[in-house]
Amino acid sequence: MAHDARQRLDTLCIHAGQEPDKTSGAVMTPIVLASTFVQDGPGNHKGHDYSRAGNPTRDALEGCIAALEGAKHGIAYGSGCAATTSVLMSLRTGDHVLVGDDVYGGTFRIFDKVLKQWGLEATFLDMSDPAKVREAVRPTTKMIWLETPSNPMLKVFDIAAIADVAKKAKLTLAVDNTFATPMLQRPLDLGADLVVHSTTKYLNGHSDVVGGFVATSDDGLAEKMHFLQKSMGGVPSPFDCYMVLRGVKTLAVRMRQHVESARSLAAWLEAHAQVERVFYPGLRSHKGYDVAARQMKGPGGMISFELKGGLAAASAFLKAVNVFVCAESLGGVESLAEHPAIMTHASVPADQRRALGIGDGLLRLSVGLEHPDDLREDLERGFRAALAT
Ligand code: P1T
Repeated sequence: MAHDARQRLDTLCIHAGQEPDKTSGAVMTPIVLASTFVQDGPGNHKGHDYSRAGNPTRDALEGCIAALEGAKHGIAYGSGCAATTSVLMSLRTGDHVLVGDDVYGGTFRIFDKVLKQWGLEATFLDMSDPAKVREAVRPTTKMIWLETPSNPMLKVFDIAAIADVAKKAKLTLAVDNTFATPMLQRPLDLGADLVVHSTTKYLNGHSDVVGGFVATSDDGLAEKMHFLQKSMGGVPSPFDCYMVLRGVKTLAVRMRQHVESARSLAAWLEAHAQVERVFYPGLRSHKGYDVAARQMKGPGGMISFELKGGLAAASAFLKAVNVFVCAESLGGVESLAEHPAIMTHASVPADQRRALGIGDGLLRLSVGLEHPDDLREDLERGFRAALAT
């Protein structure tokens, strides 16, 4: 079934970019493993010449996620970090990027340890006040990069207001939409130029693929990204493209449940005696509540909270839970819990972590699709163990 861009997202999740296979009629997109494609004389082929440059299974995935983000173009990568690196490789030595102060540790590391060596400059700042973003623009600034909600503090930044700053200063705005997914927020509709994803997370949804994605409606940026994808080669395998395509089919229903369960757990956590503070954009106490209510269709499935008792309590908590698995990553059907300071954000220097609130007692939950009562009972198990330390 061909898709129509006016269809609802639930329908696009299942059909966008995909058609029954022209040769066999197979309803599911075939996994085309070929690395190369026959040419009827040099340069004369059926649309593909070499799988790094393009592959039919990847085409389907690129069409699908691009449609979900309301983008003209989609470019798939072998990981979220490959997608991030590729976007930044479109810049030059001496260029400056304004980066949201709270980003995935691996993203911070790309700026701080990899591209800094190549002369790419970055300033990390809290983008809650768009006027501060405007003040931080330098003559060499070329891009604004942000996550919203951010990892792991769930900060919410006003995409439309920051897009306005970017537009006036002629900067490219890139938004990592991994936590929200297009089901809850479409940054391009709000004025962003590029959307970035770790498809490892909600888009695939089953914790069995590592992948990344960039979506844009800007023809010039798309051309650059396609060129870099082909030239640097951080492409996903056809099998992984198939897996993400399959996972995305249930994205709409999964996100509804992730949001419903996370909302109820966040409210419960906020009332818990052993919890110092909860970070969840759906709580009225959250600094970004109003912006989230305006720019998102739901506050998402990620919660961070500060547990009383510091590292000893946090470790005991993570050892005791058994429905929540103690592991890095997020966005899968199974619930995960982790300790950002030791795990996902270890590459952020300790003083910066402390300034952000990523302390020894901070835990991050990826609320999965198990029954919410089982999740709550499991967290109770964690709290009991924490109390005993
Ligand atoms: O892991 P990878 O597919 O390379 O994606 C990197 C990435 C990019 N952006 C965001 C917002 C992310 O959360 C991630 C990866 N994050 C984790 C592995 C984590 O546990 O937070």
